[in-house]
Amino acid sequence: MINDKVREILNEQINKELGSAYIYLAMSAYLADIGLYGFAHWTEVQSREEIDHAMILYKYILDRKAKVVLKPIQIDNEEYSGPVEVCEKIYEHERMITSSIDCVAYLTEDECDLATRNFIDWYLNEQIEEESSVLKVLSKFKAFGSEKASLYLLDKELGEREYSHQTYES
Ligand code: OFO
Repeated sequence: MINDKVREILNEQINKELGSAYIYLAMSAYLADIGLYGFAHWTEVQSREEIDHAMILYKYILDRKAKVVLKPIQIDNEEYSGPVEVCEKIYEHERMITSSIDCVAYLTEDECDLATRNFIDWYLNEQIEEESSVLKVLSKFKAFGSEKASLYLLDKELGEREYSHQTYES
């Protein structure tokens, strides 16, 4: 069993992960619209992984015999000036998610819920990868994005990203 405070913050985190999926999907639509189909694919894969992140929390809450409460998902439909700004927004967003996960970890410690604290390690590690992978893409766009031939090759490379279903075990 998990207590009400822990249950509430985990449900909020489900909402944030699904919000992330929505944001990445909106970015994917924008990128497809400007012809960057590879980066559009990359963000679409990320969107699917965010749904997995939400589902890991969803299953955990159910496993602990607590109530899942799904709240409305609200995002701002932002305008972007190009792929560099998309990467910058992703990085900013992922840093916000990292802080949010940190808060979950702190709360579980305060509530002496060590099982959930242990569970949250998966997300703490995942956030290191999330921040680092977008910074790599950002630096590539900054280095190669201004010339058409190299932009084409970079976009092609991003289009090769494969979706792998994320689970608590993976
Ligand atoms: Fe679920 O890590 Fe990104 O937002």
